[in-house]
Amino acid sequence: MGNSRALTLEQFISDQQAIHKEATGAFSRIFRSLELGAKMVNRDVRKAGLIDILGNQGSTNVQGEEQKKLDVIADEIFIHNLSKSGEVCMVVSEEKDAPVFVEGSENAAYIICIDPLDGSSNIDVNASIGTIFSVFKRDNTNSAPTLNDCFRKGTEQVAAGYFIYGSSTMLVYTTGDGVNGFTLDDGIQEFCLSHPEIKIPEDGKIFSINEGNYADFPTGVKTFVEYCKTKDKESGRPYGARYIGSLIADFHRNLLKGGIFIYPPTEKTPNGKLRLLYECNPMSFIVEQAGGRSSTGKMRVLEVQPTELHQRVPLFIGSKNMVEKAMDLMGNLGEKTSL
Ligand code: AHM
Ligand code: MG
Repeated sequence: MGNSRALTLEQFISDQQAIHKEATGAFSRIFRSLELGAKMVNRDVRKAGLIDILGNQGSTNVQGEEQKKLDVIADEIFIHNLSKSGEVCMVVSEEKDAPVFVEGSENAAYIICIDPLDGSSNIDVNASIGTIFSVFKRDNTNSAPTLNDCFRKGTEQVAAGYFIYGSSTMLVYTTGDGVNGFTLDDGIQEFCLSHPEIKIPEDGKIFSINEGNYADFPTGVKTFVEYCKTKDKESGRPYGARYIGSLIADFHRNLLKGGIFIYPPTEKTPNGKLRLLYECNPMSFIVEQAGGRSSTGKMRVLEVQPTELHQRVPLFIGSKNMVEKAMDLMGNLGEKTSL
């Protein structure tokens, strides 16, 4: 039997607007578009093994029709829905080389940076994947937006969140007033408040890093990994190693249980792999709002000044004490990264 007292996302946002009088319906419309997009992507992800969307883009199915990768489908879905909201003037997507300027909404106030389907290499093996988004607001809406409008520091985000398509489908987001989690009730197709006021434990016992790249890690990162694996009764070490290879899934677990996720600089990728605008910034806003920390190894991620659309930064994110410990041991990180 369903819960007759569930609070839906729409009801939650409207309650928040009653409390914060300055909020406008614009926010609801943006969230409605994101929510709708996520439900469509969720529908396709759930059917991924049944219909021809697992293939690579450019390949054709037996009928000779072109197959699209699910991350391309997700990109089309979100850009379409956000464009229809009337509130979004520009979308920066991981899937697009250049920003999408929304025709007819040149004077709209909001800019969305999005990774439509993060961790997409996990689709074929049925592991959790997700959508990450970051929301900025323009002060001056008298003119059409330009590329420079999205080069804003993470501290200026007005909202950020992610959808996770896992054993259940969830939305976790912040507008700078704490973090709340909503689970999709399949029966009524509504996101319902399930994880109010999420706080990440200050200490954790999980470390998440692709240790296969160990030989290429900077000395400070190696030292931290060794620290995690060293026996110490008092601090509960060794910590557990958990790495799915899907940022949202690794982050979500650590957010709820406590832990640290690291994508460090390596020989091959001197600024790490993850992108600032639509991966690191939104996750950093969420973790800080939940009481955690996020750093490039040298500075707070949210204070990095973006200079490129698809810029990468190293990422050390999670429980406050674990990230701080990693930073303490990072003396040598500077040798490998400019950040
Ligand atoms: P993607 O945006 O192309 O999916 O790549 C990002 C993903 C993250 O979800 C994940 O944390 C990371 O790549 C894993 O990288 P690696 O396989 O190098 O460990
Ligand atoms: Mg990604």
